[in-house]
Amino acid sequence: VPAAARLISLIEANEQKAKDVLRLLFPHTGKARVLGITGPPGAGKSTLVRSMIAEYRARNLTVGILAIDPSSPFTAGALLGDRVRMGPHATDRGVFIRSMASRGHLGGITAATPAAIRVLDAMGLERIIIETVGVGQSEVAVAATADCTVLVLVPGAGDAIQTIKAGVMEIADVFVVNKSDRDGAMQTLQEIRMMLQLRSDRGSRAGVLSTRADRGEGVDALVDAIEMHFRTTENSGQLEEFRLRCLKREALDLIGREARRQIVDNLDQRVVERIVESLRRRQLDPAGVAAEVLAAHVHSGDRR
Ligand SMILES: Nc1nc2c(ncn2[C@@H]2O[C@H](COP(=O)(O)OP(=O)(O)OP(=O)(O)O)[C@@H](O)[C@H]2O)c(=O)[nH]1
Ligand SMILES: [Mg+2]
Repeated sequence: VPAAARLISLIEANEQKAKDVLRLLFPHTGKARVLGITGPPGAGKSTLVRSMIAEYRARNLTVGILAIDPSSPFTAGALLGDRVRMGPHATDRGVFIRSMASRGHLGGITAATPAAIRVLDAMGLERIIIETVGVGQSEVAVAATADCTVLVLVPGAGDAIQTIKAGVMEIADVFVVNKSDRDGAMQTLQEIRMMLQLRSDRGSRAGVLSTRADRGEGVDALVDAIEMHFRTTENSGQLEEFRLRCLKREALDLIGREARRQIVDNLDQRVVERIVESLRRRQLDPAGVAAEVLAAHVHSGDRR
């Protein structure tokens, strides 16, 4: 556990060293089921996650949690140490909790999270829960790479449904109306079901349910819906296909980032001056400059 925590810190610092360890870990990953919990600030995501931990432990499954949220109650733990004091789960070896600040990341949270997930996966944790606030594009992207994406809304969330990134509405596998003790929960459930009719897949398989996270109500049904999603996508082969797509995109993103680092960040000062000069004279347009610089790199790469 301390080793895993240190490794995640290393990944957060974006150190080259983490790469070697991650490469060794990779063959031992792919067993955990990853679920992303996203939704507007204050919807009750952290409260829900806490109830879900209890539910999973009751089902004898081990759980890892990554909270990617600067305002999350878990975040205080990032300052105290890697294991956050979370009531009864603080001393449970079947639970590993870690916060990751979404600010100040070199490679962006989208780069660090898949690596951190792999560390928890290789540790043998059976379920990995990622909590992100569904506001930033990158946080949404993180949730979208999960095997199951849960969108948490609250009653009267009609506005939230309008404003929340259309992207999550499109890809969420399970919709939760939390704070069911509040007025309008039934109506919000209806609105979500209607909205799902408009989805390209008609939301045919999406689960829609309500919870009262602070009392753990509806959480067993939520975990049932999530586990059902894991089972059906695994049996149909969609899970495997989806994961491969995510891995491929991650690899291509890394190529893009590395290419930028090697080419753009290392441009010879004289080359830059030549570029500026030809732009000033309007001999080359920006696209022409890009084509020329890239061609030069591709050729020098070929000769090696
Ligand atoms: N009435 C009611 N309050 C709830 C429920 N679930 C959570 N809360 C309260 O809602 C507030 C926000 O809960 P959090 O779990 O921190 O919400 P969050 O979505 O994690 O918030 P951020 O991480 O800041 O985006 C807390 O005061 C909770 O106690 C619920 O089902 N009913
Ligand atoms: Mg939270």
